[in-house]
Amino acid sequence: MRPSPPPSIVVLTGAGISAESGLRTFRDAGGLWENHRVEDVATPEAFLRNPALVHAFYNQRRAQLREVRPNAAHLALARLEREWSGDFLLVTQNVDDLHDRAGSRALIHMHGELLKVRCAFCSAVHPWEGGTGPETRCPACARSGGIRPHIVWFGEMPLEMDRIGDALERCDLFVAVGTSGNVYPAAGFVGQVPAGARTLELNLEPSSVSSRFSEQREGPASVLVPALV
Ligand code: BJW
Repeated sequence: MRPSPPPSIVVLTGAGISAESGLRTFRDAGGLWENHRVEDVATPEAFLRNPALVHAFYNQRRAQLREVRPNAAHLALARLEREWSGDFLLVTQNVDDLHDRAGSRALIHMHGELLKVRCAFCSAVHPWEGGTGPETRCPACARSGGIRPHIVWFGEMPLEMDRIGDALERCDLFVAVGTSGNVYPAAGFVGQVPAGARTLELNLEPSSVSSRFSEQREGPASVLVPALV
């Protein structure tokens, strides 16, 4: 008899995995940044209305990244990827770079990345190098005024959905870590895995979609993720 292949794993992470590194989660922050509602700075409409304000919001968050480091949960997921012989994919909703810095490589940033910018004219993605004013030129198409954060705002299509969908359809174990289950399509991933796949939620408290998981564990990600790995 041929041995069955090792199980295929998909891990989804949210802001809760970076909370113990010192980055506040969206719902913890009370939805406010310097008295602006997050919806007023993190939408395509906000960017059209006041690009300087939106750039200031993301520049402040980029500055926060310099103060933080990956925690035990990020490091454990990077180790799992290195040591697991089956298929493994880490999908993060986080726009920070803590999974990258921990060593994860089979990684999709489905909501974009703080340390990248995109040209609204030609869609080319570039590393963020500090220039975000209206005069900043796109290195690819040379047009000015189109450089925006490489972030998926509400109403925009999250990134690499085909690759994520393929991995979910084939997965045997789906683990969601530190995500509130309020934002779609990520909140619906648990329903896209094959019937019979094991689904596990790791969170400080039940999320909005906890009942859809076959198993839940409550506690901090820095404890639960290394214990699982
Ligand atoms: C710990 C912990 C510790 C704390 N250990 N745990 C109605 C139904 C279905 C969908 C929709 C709908 N109405 C609108 C939509 C679509 C919309 C949506 O979902 N809206 C909802 C609000 C209802 N979604 C979209 O628009 C998405 N696009 C889309 O659907 O495209 C389709 C489309 C089709 C056709 C044409 C065009 C498009 C895009 C979503 C983009 C999300 N963007 C954001 C902001 C990015 C900008 C930025 O960062 O500035 O991404 S929103 C924000 O929420 C951010 C996050 O990635 C995302 C998820 O948040 P997350 O990670 O879950 O964080 P929190 O704070 O909510 O939760 C933290 C959790 O951690 C908590 O549970 C804590 O308990 C836990 N925790 N400490 C373990 N130590």
